[in-house]
This record gives sequence, C-alpha cells and structure tokens, in this order.
Amino acid sequence: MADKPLILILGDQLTPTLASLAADKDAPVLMAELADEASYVRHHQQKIALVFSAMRHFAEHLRAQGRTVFFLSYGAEKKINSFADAIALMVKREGFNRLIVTEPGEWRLMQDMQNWSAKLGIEVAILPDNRFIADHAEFERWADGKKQLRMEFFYREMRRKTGLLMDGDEPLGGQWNYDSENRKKLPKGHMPPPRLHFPPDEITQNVLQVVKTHFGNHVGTLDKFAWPVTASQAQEQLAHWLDFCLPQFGDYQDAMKSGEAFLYHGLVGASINLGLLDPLSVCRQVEARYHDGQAPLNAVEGFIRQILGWREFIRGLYWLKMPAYADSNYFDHTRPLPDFYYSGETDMVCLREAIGATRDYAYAHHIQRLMVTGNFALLAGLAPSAVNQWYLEVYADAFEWVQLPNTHGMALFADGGVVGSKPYAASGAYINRMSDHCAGCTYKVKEPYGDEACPFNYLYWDFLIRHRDKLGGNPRMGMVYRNLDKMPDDKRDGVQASAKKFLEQLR
Ligand code: DLZ
Repeated sequence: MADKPLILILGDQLTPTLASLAADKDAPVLMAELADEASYVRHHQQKIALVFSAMRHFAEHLRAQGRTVFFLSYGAEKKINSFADAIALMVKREGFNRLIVTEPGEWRLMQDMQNWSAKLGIEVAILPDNRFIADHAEFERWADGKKQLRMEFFYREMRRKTGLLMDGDEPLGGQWNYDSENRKKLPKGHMPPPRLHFPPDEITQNVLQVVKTHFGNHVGTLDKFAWPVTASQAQEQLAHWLDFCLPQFGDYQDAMKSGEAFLYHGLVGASINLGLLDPLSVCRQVEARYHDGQAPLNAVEGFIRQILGWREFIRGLYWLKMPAYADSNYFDHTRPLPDFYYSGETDMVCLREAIGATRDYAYAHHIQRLMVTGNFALLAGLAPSAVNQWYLEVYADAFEWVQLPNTHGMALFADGGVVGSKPYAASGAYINRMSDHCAGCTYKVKEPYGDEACPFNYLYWDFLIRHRDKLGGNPRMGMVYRNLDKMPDDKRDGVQASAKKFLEQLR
C-alpha cells in the first residue's frame, strides 16, 4: 500500500516551522473547527472566534505556500465533533494511512491522541513541540533530585542557554531579577497608550457570525473583538508595544486603573500561545530595545523573565506533574464559584473591573488575575476545580498547560507549594496600594471588619486563622502570623464574624 501521510494541525499550532509541518513538506494538512474543542469547557466567545479566525487565516497561508489543506469549518460535516472523527473522515474519504501530529498542549488531548492509532487503524507519529525553549527531557533533567522547583533558578538556566541578557557568564547589569523596581502605582491622571485594534476582516466577520450563532450563550461579548489573527498582525501588535509601552512596562506592570484594561501590557500571550509569534524571537526583539538604549533593564528583564523563565517553567512543571496535579486541593476548599465571576455584578470595584475586562476582551492582566480574582478565590475558599475551569474558559490566552499551574499553583496554592513558596494572599491594602479602585468603592479599605469594610480585609485574616495548621510553619509567613498573634481579641472576633457572614451569603 502506498504511503499516504496527513498532517493534523491543532488550533494552537499555527506556526509554519512546526515540527509536523517540517517533517513532510508535501503532505496535505487537516485542520478542523470542532464542537468538542470549542465546548469541553465553555470558552469565552472571543476565544473561540480568535482560534477559528486564526486557524482560517493560517490555512490560507499554508495554501499560498502550495500546501493542500483540508479545512473542516464548524458544522460543515455532520457528526464530526472530535479530532478522531475528523481524521477518520479523511482516512475514509481520501485514503490517508499515516498521521503526523505535533504533541498537544493539554493532557486530556495527549491521552486521546495516544489511542488514535489503535482506534483509527493507522500509524500515528506524535512529534515533540519544537516551539518551546526547553524540551521535556531538559526540564526533567533540571528538576531531577530537587526538593523544590523554583522558577528563578530555571530562569537562570534559560538565560545561560540562550545568552539573553547575559554579559559573558554574568547577568547583564549584575542582577538576574529586577522585580523590586517593577511595583509602581500609576500617577494620578496618567494615561497609558491605547491598545492597537485589528478590525475584523471578512474571514473574521464570518467567524464572529458562527460564534454568535453556536456559542452566543458562552461567557463574554464579541463586539469589542480586536485580536490579531495572523502572524503579521501579531508582529504589528508586538512592534506597537515595543515602541509605545515597553519603556514603562516594568514600572507599571503591577498597577491597576479603573477603565484601563491594558495599561502597558504586551497582549502577546494569546499570539504566542497560538503559535503566531515565536517566544524566543519576541525575547530577542525585546532585548534589542535595551541594547539600542530605548528601554530600561528593569522593563526588558521583567518581560523576558515572563516568557523565558515563567512560561517555560510552568510548561515543564505541567507535564512533569500531570495528571495528579489537577486533583490536588491543599486547603480542601469546596465553595462554589459565585455568580459574579460570570456576570461581573458585584459592588467590589476591583472585582468588577477585572471581571468586566474579562467579559469585554477575554483578557485581564496578570495582577488582576493573581491579586484580584485569584486572591478572592483563595481567601473565600472557592473550589480549585471550579476556579481552574473559569480561568480556562474566560481568557483568550488560556490553554491548560499554561493556565493550570498559574491558577491552581500560583493563585490558589492548591498544589501546596509546588509552583510557589507561599500563597499570594493579600488584604485590601495591596489593592489600594496598586490601584485607584478603592477610592470609588462602596466598601472601605481602611476598615478591618464590619458591613462596610472591604471584604478582602477580613477574608485575609480569616483565611490565615483557618489555615494556621498548614501555613503557620512556613518561614515566609512568619511575620504575618506574628502580626496575627498581636491582634486584639475583639478585632479577631470581628474579622471572623464578618468573614462568616460574608461567606454565608456568597452565592
Ligand atoms: C481552544 C480551541 C478551540 C476553541 N477550538 C478548536 C478547534 O475547533 N479546533 C482545534 O484544532 N483546536 C481548537 N482549540 C485549541 C485546542 O483546544 C488545543 O489545541 C488543545 O487544547 C491543545 O492545547
């Protein structure tokens, strides 16, 4: 029988140099918009639109390069809901007898993929994803024998490996990490540069219609859709950010401002995760701005650390720890997700702003995700599985390999300290320090407890009291617990009573 290979490209594998495309320059390609992928969690409408539109544009790009592409548009083929269905159709209709695919980013799909050969009766080659800077074996070697896995040390390895921000064997400027310089609040009246918009072209308009028809009841809105959907648009967005945002990105990377969802953030996470931008190339372009004297080291290092350090670290960790990782629940938190995570209807301005941006743009920046919605979920004892699902649904950049360690490990500490060394728990004082939200809020950030107090304040202390057995011995929590011990009894009683009342009425 003649060899007839088919290359399957997933919705987050939109990279011309992808291993599977490089493996056979002539083989036809299959891409499919699938009900199972669009609804295994109820993804935000803009996320589905972004994936579908970017897939359609990528298919056009491959065709222009001379590839044959079989593209199954959403609903075009009856009973084709999964990747296995789509491949089976191609095997039957076109006679393909071998499949080439690059490994997926998600555990559930890898499990599925490993059964395809037996299920479909064809040879299936699953190739490593060559878009990461460290492969699985390299991460495993680094992790082997270590009691604790800490991003900072892995990041240094990646700096040495790539030579990024290095001066011989030493870090440029003498320090590996300039995070302490990256915590400024936005000055009053300061206006960050506008986001670059990519108005929907005909392909995207068609996709928006499909999403409206089939997924109109998923979270979010479509009217503010402005995501880059091609590699060249993604590069344009990056260039805009390099020119107008990078110089101040470091200073204001942790700041929050009402009505300003994007501030100085790059908005490139979704493009990188879909494969429209290459992470190493992005880092090199950012580094060049430092060498050209156009951006300070704290900004450049802070950004590169997110991509070269954090992104690679959590990807390695996800594959090292799955599937047990997703089931851990260190604090035994079980409270259901309150309705306002979807509706945005809450009197707490910080939550309203973060969830409002999430609904409008399928985006919120890292401090909103970590210190507002994530911090609230941690302090209120929300069930990690429900919180993880929400984050996976609502953000355009969210794929489980990147979302899960960030939410489950970093924000919720549900892994008991695999990703981070202590929970990122904070009271309203942190949000007040980093934002203008509290000034306009119904709740009073200076009140520790009572009906008018900021719920973050009493939930914070109540969380520490509830989990003293698990956190009291953590050396990084020593000062916090010493402060708790100095708390007068009446304040402690007030904090606990307010937390109990608040949590009881939380739906
Ligand atoms: C996220 C997503 C969505 C919404 N839809 C599709 C799709 O219809 N077809 C497809 O190939 N990929 C889609 N994706 C991305 C996949 O879910 C993603 O490739 C896996 O989760 C692995 O990371």
